[in-house]
Amino acid sequence: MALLDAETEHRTQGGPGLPQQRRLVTDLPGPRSAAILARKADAVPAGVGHTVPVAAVAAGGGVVVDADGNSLIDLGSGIAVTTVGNAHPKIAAAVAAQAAQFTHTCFMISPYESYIEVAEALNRLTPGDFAKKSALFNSGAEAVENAIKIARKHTGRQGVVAFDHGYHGRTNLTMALTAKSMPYKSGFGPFAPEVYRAPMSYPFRDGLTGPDAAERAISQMEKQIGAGNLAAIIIEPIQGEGGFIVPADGFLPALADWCRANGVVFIADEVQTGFARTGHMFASEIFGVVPDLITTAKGIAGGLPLAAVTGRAEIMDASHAGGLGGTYGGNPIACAAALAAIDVFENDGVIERAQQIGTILTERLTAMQSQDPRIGDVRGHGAMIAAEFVDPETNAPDAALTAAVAQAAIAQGVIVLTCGTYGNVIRFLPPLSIGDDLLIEGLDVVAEALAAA
Ligand code: PLZ
Repeated sequence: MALLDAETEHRTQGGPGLPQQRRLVTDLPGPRSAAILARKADAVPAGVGHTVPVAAVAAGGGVVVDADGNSLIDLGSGIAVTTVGNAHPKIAAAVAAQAAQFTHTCFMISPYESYIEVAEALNRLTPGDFAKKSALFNSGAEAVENAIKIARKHTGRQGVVAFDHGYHGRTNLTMALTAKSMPYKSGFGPFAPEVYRAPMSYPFRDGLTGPDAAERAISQMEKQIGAGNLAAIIIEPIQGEGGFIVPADGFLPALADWCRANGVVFIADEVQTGFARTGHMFASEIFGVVPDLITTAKGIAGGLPLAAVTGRAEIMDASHAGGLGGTYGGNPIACAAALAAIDVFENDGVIERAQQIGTILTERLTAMQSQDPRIGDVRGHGAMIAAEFVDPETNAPDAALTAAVAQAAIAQGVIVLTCGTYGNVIRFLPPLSIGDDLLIEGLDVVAEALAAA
């Protein structure tokens, strides 16, 4: 089976051919990492934090190797980026070849074919059976900013709605769109105007059906803003940083219908959910929703910085010539990486692998939940699954427990990430090149950490 071949290939030759094992030869950080992190503290501002106290020197398959030779199981993919696997051989080869050919011309100065090929692939792969166009940028936040620019230009309106628990970036406009104050916004204002917040569907905490949650949001938008003042609503089909919140069925389609009826652009922020992560090429497909615009980044290029806005041609074409761009947007090396990654997504059984990983994650975590009521909820799709930790008596979020479990797992050589408005969610975002054995070992370590906490 192509999938097994691909998996074997990643595990034996993938990345720098690293042994696929968890192996700690020092406490973390070891002396070499500790020395590098001490230099970080001197040279890099405190505002730039880090989760795992090691200095990485290599990564591939399902592991990250540090400067002391410790090999850690990677259940985070650098926040959902290395979906095809770190240093994937096809991506490494494409990057090297492009770097030897030309590194930059600026697409706005001398265009090149690979950018256009990436745009064509995005137009083809994203949901929606209509004419589409794509523009390329460098980061998720930059894609979101441009999606809002395009929606405003198209509608001639200014208002934008984002949702409770939403995350869209750290630039000024995207900070305004992001819900959570600490650590993303606190003290960094004033924020961009004409950004409004609507209530999200959060089935574990609000108990509402999708249509009821949509009605609540729509009523608030109509009363507090007025549809005629709204350029766009932007929403993550499954919220990432906000806690892997999966909206109730019917929520997203009802919002999309309302947008269509009112001339509001429906933007799906698929920066975290896109490119096979959820066991579908795009998470919008899970909910049967066809966005007008989609923002993508992260998994698109196997670790190279690239982002995109894709959407209905007539909306994408609203901007005057020269209105969109940037020096590096669609950099040729990043485009070469994206074309290699898209080849892997389409041909190497990656979507099926995300579904298999999702089954393992869900089975293991729900088994843990049945033994331990401090796991209040297990949710997500494909290789994007999370556990929400609570006080079993009250369902109140338990951030302290969550942090303790995550830190203990990391100390044992398993990279896990937390998230959530209340900081009480551990999210699992393994690279799809991880083997079942490492994934299960990583989950066993998390289970031990929870039992000990
Ligand atoms: N939209 C849905 O998940 C980035 C943020 C990490 P950039 N998420 C990781 C951090 O703490 O900075 C993200 C996202 C969604 C937009 C973004 C922003 O993408 O590439 O980080 O700008």
